[in-house]
Amino acid sequence: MKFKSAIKPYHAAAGGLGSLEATTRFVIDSKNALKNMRNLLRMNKARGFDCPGCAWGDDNKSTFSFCENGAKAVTWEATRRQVDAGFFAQHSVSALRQQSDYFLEYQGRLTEPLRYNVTTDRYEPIAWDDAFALIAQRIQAMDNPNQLELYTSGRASNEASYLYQLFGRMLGTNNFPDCSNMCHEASGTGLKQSIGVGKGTVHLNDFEQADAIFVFGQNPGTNHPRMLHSLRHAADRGAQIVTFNTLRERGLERFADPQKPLEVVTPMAGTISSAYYQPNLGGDMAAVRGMAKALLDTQRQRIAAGEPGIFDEAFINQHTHGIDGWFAQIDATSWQTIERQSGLSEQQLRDAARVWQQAKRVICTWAMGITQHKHSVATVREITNLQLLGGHLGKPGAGLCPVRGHSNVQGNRTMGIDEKPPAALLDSLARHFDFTPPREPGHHTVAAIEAMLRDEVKVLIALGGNLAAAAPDTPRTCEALTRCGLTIYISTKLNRSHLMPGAESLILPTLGRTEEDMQASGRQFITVEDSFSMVHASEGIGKPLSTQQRSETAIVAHIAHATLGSSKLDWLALADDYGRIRDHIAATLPGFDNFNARCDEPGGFWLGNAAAALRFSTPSGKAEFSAAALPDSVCPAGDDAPFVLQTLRSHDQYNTTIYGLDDRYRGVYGQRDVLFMHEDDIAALGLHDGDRVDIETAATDGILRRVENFKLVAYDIPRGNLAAYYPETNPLVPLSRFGDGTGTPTSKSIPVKVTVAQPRVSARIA
Ligand SMILES: Nc1nc2c(c(=O)[nH]1)N[C@H]1C(S)=C(S)[C@@H](COP(=O)(O)OP(=O)(O)OC[C@H]3O[C@@H](n4cnc5c(=O)[nH]c(N)nc54)[C@H](O)[C@@H]3O)O[C@H]1N2
Ligand SMILES: Nc1nc2c(c(=O)[nH]1)N[C@H]1C(S)=C(S)[C@@H](COP(=O)(O)OP(=O)(O)OC[C@H]3O[C@@H](n4cnc5c(=O)[nH]c(N)nc54)[C@H](O)[C@@H]3O)O[C@H]1N2
Ligand SMILES: [Mo]
Repeated sequence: MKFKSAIKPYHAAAGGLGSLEATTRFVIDSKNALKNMRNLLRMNKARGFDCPGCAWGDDNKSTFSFCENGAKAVTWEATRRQVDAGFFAQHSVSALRQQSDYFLEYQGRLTEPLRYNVTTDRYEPIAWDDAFALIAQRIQAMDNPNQLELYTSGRASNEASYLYQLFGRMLGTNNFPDCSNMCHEASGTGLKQSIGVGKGTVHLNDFEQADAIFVFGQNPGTNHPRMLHSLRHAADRGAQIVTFNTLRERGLERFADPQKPLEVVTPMAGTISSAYYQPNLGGDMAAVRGMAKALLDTQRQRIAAGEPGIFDEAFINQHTHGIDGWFAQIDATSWQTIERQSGLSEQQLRDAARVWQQAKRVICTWAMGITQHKHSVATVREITNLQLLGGHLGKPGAGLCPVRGHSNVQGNRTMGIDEKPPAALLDSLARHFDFTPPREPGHHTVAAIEAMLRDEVKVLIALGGNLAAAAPDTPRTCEALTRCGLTIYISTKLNRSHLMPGAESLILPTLGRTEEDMQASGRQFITVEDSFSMVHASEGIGKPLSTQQRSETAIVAHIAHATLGSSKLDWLALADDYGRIRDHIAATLPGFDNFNARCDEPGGFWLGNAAAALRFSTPSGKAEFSAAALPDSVCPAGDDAPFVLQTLRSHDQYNTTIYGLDDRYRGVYGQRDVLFMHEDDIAALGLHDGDRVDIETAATDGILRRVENFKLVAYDIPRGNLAAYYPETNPLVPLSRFGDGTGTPTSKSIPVKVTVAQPRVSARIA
């Protein structure tokens, strides 16, 4: 695998021909081109499967509702290459550790259950029943149920995750660390505090009615490409799109619809953002505070002049609580502080406020640029405050829209994958299944890794995902995994976590979303929930590569059966017919009445959202304004660490899955070890574009965190701010620094210093 490396700015619009070319290349180059063509045509269709890419919704209107990156996700899954015992006969685990994440996943699909043999340092075949018996034995031998960690990555279906949480709770633990702990946790937490529901309040069709859409800290051109269609339609009909993003992201500037032939062959790209602001990393709370301050000025001037105010007084009086506390905070925050922290001028924020003021219907969307900071909950709540001020909730074309990551991460939470479960969920499970669920909160992801480091974890089950590469502080996380008793990885593809076996380790190969899932009662479908709380069915169509691959639902059911027995609940019968699981879901979770019947509704059904109906389950029974002070510092850097680094995704990756080494829209080709920096900062360091540097985190706990030999790329980014790709820079993210009230690692604000790369050992020897 040789890649040509280059840095050359990308001048075209996002989408367009580049996107079509890339999709075609991925399909043709995939090891299963015909099957992949067929798959793409069935994706997101009534009788097809849900795209395993992102959690954006479907409008069921476009003829081809897939995007370039969805196509990559599908073709990556449908390869003919296989990783089995034969593969491990050729590669020891230690040797594989030296390989890149790209190499590992490229080796193909896992096709038989495997057990790690420490003597040979290889994974070797094990029969499914022996694997389940081993798991049951090790769990039964634990001193207490909290020695078990049950990790979930957000692709697992509603059916699999419902069984998984039930199994854990019947055993007696709430240890459900999940990818959401590293992702949108702050959105759930902040929204719950403000409006009583930890989910977004908008529908996909609200984007057709909004007058203004504010997009905070999100790169939809790469991570939610189908969102660009919604933004483009909105912009075309005159809606204002105001972007707050530290980087200039091409997808937020111009977009040509790759599914409209005319736009592909002519320069018909549409402008997306009507205004584009580049705040400092972590500066969004200050930016929104500045907008609110400008609006409050206007309001007071109007009232003093006897004119009507600009806020939605009726909404505020009837539906909200605590506005005075927030106004006091706004008055106490100086423009000087706002400008310094946000990096934006008073004038810019007054301009943004004017767009908000002139719009009758406003949507705010956001993603990781908001949620992966220390003060993320406060920022989510500040955005919510702004929306409450205008009554932009509970009416068409307006609302709050955290844009979720993994395709079913929202559904996982709805199903009870939650280390701090609501009492109502536990009460309902207790009643329906007649057992006593544990009430004390369990571990989130960082807490689980810390427990592993303390040797407290006897068994780790990972339902998908790749903790070794996704979690912060890579060397410590890897060590943590190896300190577990038994690690069980339920996965589609080989990844770094498998190479970090506990004292014992199993790899259990599972079916992907695109594949046919046959059980005793016939072909099964599963269900998922998107960012708009739409639940819909997904049915795989591809023939599995091996008869040894089993569905996630069946694997979880067998583990539960082997461990707990089936006298109380017939786990295997549930795996025979997923409709039976849906009946239990219907009986225990709100919003799922008649679940099985409603799976036939075209496009799925809406779970509802109490806050969107202006019902607020908060202490006051109303939407709560928050009154948090701005943080003293976004990222306590100091002289020792003059830069703040964010870790983000390239265009050719899905989290820790690296599809290729290009990041087309940012002009990076054939490489990933780059550091984006403002050209004046490069000059101030006495360096040049293209020079190699080492990056080190400012020490807070005496641990050296350093990555080496990154290439400087001059980029349109505010001075003092840096960006580099995840997971390569995860060694810089401290496990010990996480969001207030969330436990989410602060992957978007790492204080670092940058120095000229030291000659590397191998170079010196040469
Ligand atoms: N193709 C593809 N699709 C994906 C994924 C993928 O890896 N590949 N991952 C999925 C998952 S799990 C998730 S969570 C989402 C992630 O979707 P995003 O949140 O879009 O992902 P990131 O690449 O982390 O991008 C963060 C964006 O926020 C900006 N940003 C960073 N910090 C700040 C800040 O402090 N303020 C502001 N205003 N902007 C900031 C960055 O410049 C960047 O544009 O995408 C999902 N979809
Ligand atoms: N520094 C830094 N760290 C981050 C982030 C960041 O922005 N910066 N982002 C964070 C975010 S938002 C997230 S969501 C996490 C992601 O964390 P994870 O969800 O743990 O990681 P993924 O890379 O999505 O997991 C990929 C693996 O999942 C398995 N897989 C794929 N499809 C399936 C399937 O259908 N079933 C099963 N069982 N397995 C499957 C494959 O084996 C693949 O190797 O990373 C977080 N880490
Ligand atoms: Mo995520």
